[in-house]
Amino acid sequence: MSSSIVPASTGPHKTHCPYCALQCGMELTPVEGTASSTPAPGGREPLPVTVNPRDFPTNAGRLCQKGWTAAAVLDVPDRITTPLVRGADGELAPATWDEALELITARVRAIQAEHGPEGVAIFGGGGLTNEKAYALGKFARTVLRTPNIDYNGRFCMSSAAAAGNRAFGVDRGLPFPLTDLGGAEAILLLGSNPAETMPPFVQHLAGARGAAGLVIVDPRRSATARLTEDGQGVHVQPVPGTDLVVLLALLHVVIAEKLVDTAYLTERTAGYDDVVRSVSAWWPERAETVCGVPAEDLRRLARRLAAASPARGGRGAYVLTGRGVEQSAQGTATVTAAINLSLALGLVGREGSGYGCLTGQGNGQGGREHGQKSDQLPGYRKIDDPAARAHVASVWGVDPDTIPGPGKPAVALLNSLATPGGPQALFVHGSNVLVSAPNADRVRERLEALDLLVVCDFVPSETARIADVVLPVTQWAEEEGTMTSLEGRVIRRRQAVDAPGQARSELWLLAELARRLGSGVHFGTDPADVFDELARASAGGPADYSGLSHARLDAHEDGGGSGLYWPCPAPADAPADASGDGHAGSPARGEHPGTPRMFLDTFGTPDGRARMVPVDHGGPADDVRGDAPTYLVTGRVLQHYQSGAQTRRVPDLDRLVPEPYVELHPQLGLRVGVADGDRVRLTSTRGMVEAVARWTDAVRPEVVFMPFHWGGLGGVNRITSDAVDPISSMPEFKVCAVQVSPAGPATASTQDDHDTQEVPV
Ligand SMILES: Nc1nc2c(c(=O)[nH]1)N[C@H]1C(S)=C(S)[C@@H](COP(=O)(O)OP(=O)(O)OC[C@H]3O[C@@H](n4cnc5c(=O)[nH]c(N)nc54)[C@H](O)[C@@H]3O)O[C@H]1N2
Ligand SMILES: Nc1nc2c(c(=O)[nH]1)N[C@H]1C(S)=C(S)[C@@H](COP(=O)(O)OP(=O)(O)OC[C@H]3O[C@@H](n4cnc5c(=O)[nH]c(N)nc54)[C@H](O)[C@@H]3O)O[C@H]1N2
Ligand code: SF4
Ligand SMILES: [Mo]
Repeated sequence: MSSSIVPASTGPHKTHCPYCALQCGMELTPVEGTASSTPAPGGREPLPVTVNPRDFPTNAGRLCQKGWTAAAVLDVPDRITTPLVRGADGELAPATWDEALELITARVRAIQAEHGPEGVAIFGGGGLTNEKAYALGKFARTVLRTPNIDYNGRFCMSSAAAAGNRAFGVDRGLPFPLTDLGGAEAILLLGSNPAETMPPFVQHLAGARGAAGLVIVDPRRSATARLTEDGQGVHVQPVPGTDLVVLLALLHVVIAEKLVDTAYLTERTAGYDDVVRSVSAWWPERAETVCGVPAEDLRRLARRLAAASPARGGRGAYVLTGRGVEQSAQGTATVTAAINLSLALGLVGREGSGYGCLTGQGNGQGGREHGQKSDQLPGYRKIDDPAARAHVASVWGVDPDTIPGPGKPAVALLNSLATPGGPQALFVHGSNVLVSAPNADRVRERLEALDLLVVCDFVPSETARIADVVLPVTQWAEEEGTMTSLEGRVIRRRQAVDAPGQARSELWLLAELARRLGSGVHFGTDPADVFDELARASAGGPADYSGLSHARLDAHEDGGGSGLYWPCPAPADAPADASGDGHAGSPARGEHPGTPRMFLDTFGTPDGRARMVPVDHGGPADDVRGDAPTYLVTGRVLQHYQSGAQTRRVPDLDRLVPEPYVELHPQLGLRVGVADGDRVRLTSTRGMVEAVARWTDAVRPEVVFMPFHWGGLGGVNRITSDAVDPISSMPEFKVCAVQVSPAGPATASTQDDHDTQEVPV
C-alpha cells in the first residue's frame, strides 16, 4: 500500500503525535516511495514518513513507543481505502463515494420521515481535530437537527469537567503550563499512571521527586507508583473506589491541624463552612476502615502537602487527577473533594501551585469545547442558554429555534439505540465503541439492531466491521487542523503526505452529506476556513478562540513559540497592552497573547469566587459481595492505545504486548487455582471474559487488573459496569465486582477474534 501514498511535499513538517493529550512535538519527513534508503523498523517496506521528536514544552525532545511507531498506521495492510457497503450477501464490499453517500442520504431521509429528526444519532471522538469536532456538532444540529450527539469524551473527561465547571466556572484540564509542575515541592497524583500513559510527562515530576514530595494514589503499584521508590515520594494504595474517603480524610486533617490558608479562603472562595461540616466525620481512623490507608499515613500526607503550599512558605504543591478516580459513579464528587483540598490549601490560581486533571485523548480538551457533547455548543457554551443559541445560530445562518436542545449522554444514547422512540441510525466518527464502551455486549446488541450504522475510520475497527457503511477517512499526517493539548494550548496538526486511495477528509464528507440532504447551511472543506468559523462561533464563550487562526498559530510556532492558550479573544476584546510571551512570534500590538495561567485574579463564576461543594462517599455501584468477591480495575499499558484499533496493527507494539491479560496476586491465584501463565476467567453480572493470568504482587490480593485494549473474549468491557455518575454521566469503568476462576485451555472458539475477520480493502 505504500505506493499509493504520495508525499504532499517534502519535509520536515512540524507537527504533533496522533495519540494522547500530551501532543508531543514531532517532525515528519516524507519518504519517496520505495526509492528511500531509510529502512523501516523491523526491516519491512519503508514507511511513508519518518518520525523524529522535536523540542516542544510537553515532551522536550522525547517520545514514547507509540509516538515513535505512529507512521506504521498510515499504511497498515488492512487500511480502508475505499467506501464499503454491506451487500445483500451480508458482506462489506467496495463501493464508490457516490454510491455510499446516496445510500446514506436515502436511508437517513426515510428514517427521519418515520422517526423524526432524533431518529438519527452521532457518536464522535476526542481524537478529532477541533475543526472536525466543530463540523460534526454543526452537522448534527443544523442538517440532521437531532439532539442525539455525544462522544467518547464522556468516557474520559466528563467528571473532571463537571467538577471543574462547578467549582471554577470554566473547565480547562490544566489551567497552567505543564512545565510549571517542575518547580513544585509536592505533587499529589490520584488515579493516573503517566509513566505508561504519557511517558515524557514524567520528567516534569523531577522537582517533586527530588524533594521526596511525589505522592501516587493507586490501588496498584503501577510504573508511576514505582517512581516514588528510593525515598522520592510515597505510594498510597487504597481499596479501589475509595479515593473520595482518602481526600475527605486529608481535608479533615488539614482543617483539624489548622493548616488551611485562611486569607485565601476568605478572599477567593465560597462554601467553605459547609465543606468543613461535611468532612468532620472523616477522621483518619474512620477513613482507614474504609480505604485501608493507615491513619498515620493520611496525617503525614496532609502535613506534607500543607508544608509545600505557598501559604506555609513551601515551593508549591499540585493536586492532579486521572481516570483512576474519575471513571467512577462518584467521579464528580471525588474530583470535587480534590478541588476542595486544593482550595483549602490556597493552591488554585497561584503561580507554582494548582489543581489539574490530566486530559487523555489527543484532542480530549478541544473535543469537549466545540459542540460534539450533547449539552454544548461551540466555545464551551451551554446548549440551553438562549444567548449562546442566538450567537451560534447567527454564525451558522440558522434560526435559533431550529437548534435542538440537549441530547442523551453517551451511555444512555448507546442504550437507547434501536429502541422504540430511540435513534434507528448512528454515525460513528472516531470511536471503537464495541471495544471501549462499558457493558459492551449490550452495545453490540444495540448496534446490530440499528437500521443504519455508518462508521468513518481508516482501519476496520471492531465497530466498523459490523457497520452497514464504512467511510474511509484521512488521519493525522494526511490532514491539516488544530488540536488543543492537555494544557489548553492550541497547536497545529500539519499534513505531510497525501491520503491513500479514496480516503477523504471528514470535513469534505460532512459537506457532501449536507448538500445531498438538501441543507442550505454552508459547510467549509478547508480546515483554515472551518477554524475561522469555529473561532467566530466561540467568541465570547468560556473557550474563546476568536483571536486565533491557522496563520497566527503558524507564525507563532515558526517564530519559536509553541501554540497559544485559550481563552484568546479577538483583538477588539484584547487588552491594548498585550505584551506577548517573549517569542519572535509574539502577538502584534493589540493581539491577545493567550492565557497560559488561568484564575490568577478571578474565577469564571458569576461572583469570581471558587465554589467549594460538600460531597460524601457512597462506594462503587457494583461492589464486591459473596458471589463476586474481587475488585476488577481496568486501565492501560504503554504499548497500546485505547481500543487498540491503531496500535494492535503496529507490529513493533503488538509483538511486545500481543494479547489481553489479567494481573492477579499470587495469593489469589493459589486460592482460586490459577497459576501464572494459565488462562483465567472473570465473571461479572454482565458476562465473562478470559485471558492469560500474570501473577504479580503489584496488585492487592483482593484486586485484579485488566487493560481494555482488545475486543473478543479478552475484551474487558464485556464485563464492566455501565452505572454512571449522576452529574457527569461518566461510566464506572474503573471498579466493578467479579468472580475469578480458572478457564479451560484456549481453543479456536475462545481465542481473541480481533484479526480473524476479513474486510475487503
Ligand atoms: N499507553 C496509553 N497511553 C494513553 C492511552 C492509552 O490508551 N494507552 N489513552 C490516553 C487517554 S484517552 C487517557 S484518558 C489517559 C488515561 O491515563 P491514566 O488515567 O493514567 O490511565 P489508566 O491506566 O486508565 O488509569 C490510571 C490508573 O488508575 C488506577 N486505578 C484504577 N482504579 C483506581 C481507583 O479506584 N483509585 C485510584 N486512585 N486509581 C485507580 C489504575 O491502576 C491505573 O494505574 O491516557 C492517555 N494515554
Ligand atoms: N474498561 C475501560 N474502558 C475504557 C477506559 C478505561 O480506562 N477502562 N477508558 C475510556 C476512555 S478514557 C476513552 S478515551 C475511550 C477510548 O476508546 P475509543 O473511543 O474506542 O477510542 P479509540 O480506540 O482511540 O478509537 C478511535 C477510533 O477512531 C479511529 N480514528 C482515529 N482518529 C480518527 C479521526 O480523525 N476520524 C475518524 N473518523 N476516526 C478516527 C481509530 O482508528 C479508532 O478506530 O475508552 C474508554 N473505555
Ligand atoms: S506520550 Fe502521548 S503524545 Fe507523546 S509520543 Fe506517547 S502517545 Fe504520543
Ligand atoms: Mo480517555
